[in-house]
Amino acid sequence: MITVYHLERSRSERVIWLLEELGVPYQVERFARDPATQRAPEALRQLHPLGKAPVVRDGDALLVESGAIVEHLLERHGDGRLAPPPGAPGRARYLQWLHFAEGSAMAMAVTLMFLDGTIPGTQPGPMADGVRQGIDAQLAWLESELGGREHLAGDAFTAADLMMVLPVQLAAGRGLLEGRPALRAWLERVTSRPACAKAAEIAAG
Ligand SMILES: N[C@@H](CCC(=O)N[C@@H](CS)C(=O)NCC(=O)O)C(=O)O
Repeated sequence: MITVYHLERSRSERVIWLLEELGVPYQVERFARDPATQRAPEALRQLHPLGKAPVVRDGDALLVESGAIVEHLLERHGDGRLAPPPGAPGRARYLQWLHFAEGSAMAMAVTLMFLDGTIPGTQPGPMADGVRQGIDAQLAWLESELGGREHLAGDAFTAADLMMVLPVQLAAGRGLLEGRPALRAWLERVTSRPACAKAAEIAAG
């Protein structure tokens, strides 16, 4: 049985969404954030030294890092779904967006949260504007990449779309999708999938 160690309002929702898409059995163990600091509780650190979510147990594997978890779960349980196979059209784009999500998009999004005072205990500072411009450049590129495509790797929904939703939602929350119709339509399209709504319900408990 796959176990998803789920921290409320976190990237672990991606894993629940993927498992709902795949329809494989899994169980969820829940962790609440500290109400004052919004950090993960000590119990999550006892499970894994980083104390970050998601953590997933699948047989003998205990994994962290949402992108790696997604690749692992697709490899073991995907039966060829939600990812173009090696050599197929769209494979290179799929890999690019799958890794861009954490490597670049979330890296910038989280940096901005520290620099504009969103994270409890931080103060807004002058560096935030530079990071905001960097995010804007990423979103402009995404907008142009989506022109003429339904999804990031091509016509079909893949796990790369699923990975990219969180940074785009964070940008939407800051009003950064104004004037970006392709990106807004993509966000609407992917988040209206039944498995996404189901995952949100399960994640919220
Ligand atoms: N790159 C990692 C990021 C993991 C991460 O930072 N998770 C956040 C939740 S979205 C977390 O556990 N934060 C709680 C804390 O740092 O105390 C991934 O994609 O899994």
